[in-house]
Amino acid sequence: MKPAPAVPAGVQSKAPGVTPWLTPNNDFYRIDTALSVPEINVQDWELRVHGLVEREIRLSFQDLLDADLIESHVSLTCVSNPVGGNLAGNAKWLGMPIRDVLKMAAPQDGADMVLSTSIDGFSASTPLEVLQDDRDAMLAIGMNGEALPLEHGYPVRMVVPGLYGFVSATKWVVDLEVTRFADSKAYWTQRGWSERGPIKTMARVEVPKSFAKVPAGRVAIGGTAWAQTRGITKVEVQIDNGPWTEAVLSTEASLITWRQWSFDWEATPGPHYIKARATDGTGEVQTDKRADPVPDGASGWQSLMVTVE
Ligand SMILES: Nc1nc2c(c(=O)[nH]1)N[C@H]1C(S)=C(S)[C@@H](COP(=O)(O)O)O[C@H]1N2
Ligand SMILES: [Mo]
Repeated sequence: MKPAPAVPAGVQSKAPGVTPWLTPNNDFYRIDTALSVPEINVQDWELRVHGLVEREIRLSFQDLLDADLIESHVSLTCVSNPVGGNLAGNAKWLGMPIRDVLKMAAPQDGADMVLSTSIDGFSASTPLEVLQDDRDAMLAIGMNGEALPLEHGYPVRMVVPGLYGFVSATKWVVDLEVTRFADSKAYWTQRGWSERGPIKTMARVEVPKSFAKVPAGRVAIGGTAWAQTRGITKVEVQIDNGPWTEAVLSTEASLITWRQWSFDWEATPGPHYIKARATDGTGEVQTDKRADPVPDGASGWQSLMVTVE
């Protein structure tokens, strides 16, 4: 097994009250179409890989255990997350690289998508190239050192850095069909959402809380920012209509995990507005253009009001 690189010191925001950098399994957000959690017997679990491939294959859970497993910290994000929302989490995943599975099956020319399907009928369309590159897309069996919890896809789910969960993170996965975007549509795409879902750059303010009352003087503002696969290179804060000022970035663990930040503010009495925005590793500043989650993810700057007393 290839262990995850050690988490460097200083990944946690210096502002008290910011969410833990590593999300405990019990606090990890959950999104399911299923009304009840599917129960799969590990003995019976099988993954069928078929479609536009040279060799159709079937993998048992034992095959996964016998494979060259990797461990990787990856932050997941839901496309339904509103600006400032909580539908994101960061965990250490253990699994088999999907590129190794695809190597065995050998996709044919012309294929550009993998449709992954769960035992409960959810499906996700993931670009084939994303599953073949070096970003550690995996069939995960472990989460933060434990077996995958039932609610998070036991015994096997997909984890794909850089893409929203609805197009990549199939839980209780049992089927991978190598196909083409032109030929097949995933569960949410059939319901008006996008067929692709790269994660948008987002800075979230976690402390102080919106509409909080805080004492005058030094106030620690802080939160979490993400732009998986591009990374975060800057977070800026704006108080009222003042200048955008750089926040202190916590240490970056990798380009596929979120990055925390903090900002010391000398707060004067009265109502104040706080805004934050992030810049990703390509140099692009988070857009101020407001968009709803549907069809491909919310955008805009988070803005909150606090009262300084
Ligand atoms: N089988 C199944 N897998 C699924 C979903 C689902 O509804 N059913 N939701 C997807 C969505 S929209 C997201 S954001 C992630 C959430 O994973 P989590 O519940 O472990 O946080 O799972 C994805 N995988
Ligand atoms: Mo989602």
